[in-house]
Amino acid sequence: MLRALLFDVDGTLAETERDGHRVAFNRAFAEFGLAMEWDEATYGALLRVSGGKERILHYLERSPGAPRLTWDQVERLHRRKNEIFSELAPTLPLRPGVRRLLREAKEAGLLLAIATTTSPENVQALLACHGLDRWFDVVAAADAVERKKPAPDVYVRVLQELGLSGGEAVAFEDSTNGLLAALGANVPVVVTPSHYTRGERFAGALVVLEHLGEPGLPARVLQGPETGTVVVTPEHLRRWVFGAAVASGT
Ligand code: XBP
Ligand code: MG
Repeated sequence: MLRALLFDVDGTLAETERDGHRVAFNRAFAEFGLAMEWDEATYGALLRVSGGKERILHYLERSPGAPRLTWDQVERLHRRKNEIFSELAPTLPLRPGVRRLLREAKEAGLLLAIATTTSPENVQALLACHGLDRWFDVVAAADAVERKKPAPDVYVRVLQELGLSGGEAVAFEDSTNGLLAALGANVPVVVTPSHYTRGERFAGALVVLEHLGEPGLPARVLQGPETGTVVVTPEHLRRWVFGAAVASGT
């Protein structure tokens, strides 16, 4: 039985990376007097590294002539980057269908959770500015677990807190890293690719959709059990996970 919907944040709830996190990293670099700027292509490649602090370190270690920062300096830089991200959060709209599906899921009695590798303050900022901060039964962010996505830890943690098994939930992700994390916890995954992940393959996804769809803006099915367009409802999710028998009530 479907009991919970588990949502990734960056790229899934909103397009946060290009005009949010990337811009915030660059402003923080400038404030700290670092001659570094991540253009769109550079940042796209860096997204393979989960986590902002890890991303900064990865870049510094591989860039000849880049400054050598201590872990403490990286932490301070990252903290400032997150403050700037929080200021930018109100400029980042929710993706189509997100608010509608959350509302329909609540009305259908499903539990809602967040499973993300971003920092908790970023999640709070984004949820609060969209009036969603009281909507989720469990919020697990980067600090909740040791290993970030693609490790399954954050999904395992969320399922533990909800008291559910993977087969009782559906995850919503926009990236291969996120897909692998959810699959690693045996959670079926709906993928809505985002700006930086559109070229990825998403093997093993339950379905890949343009977005979640609105009545006036149905989403194209890019890969999966149906063709055409769809406005995703809890009933679609039940059908995709458990098959036609449940959908027809038999
Ligand atoms: C997104 C990430 C994060 C953000 C930056 O993961 O990889 O690192 O880019 O966030 P998800 P922090 O889509 O799973 O949320 O700087 O707070 O790490
Ligand atoms: Mg994501």
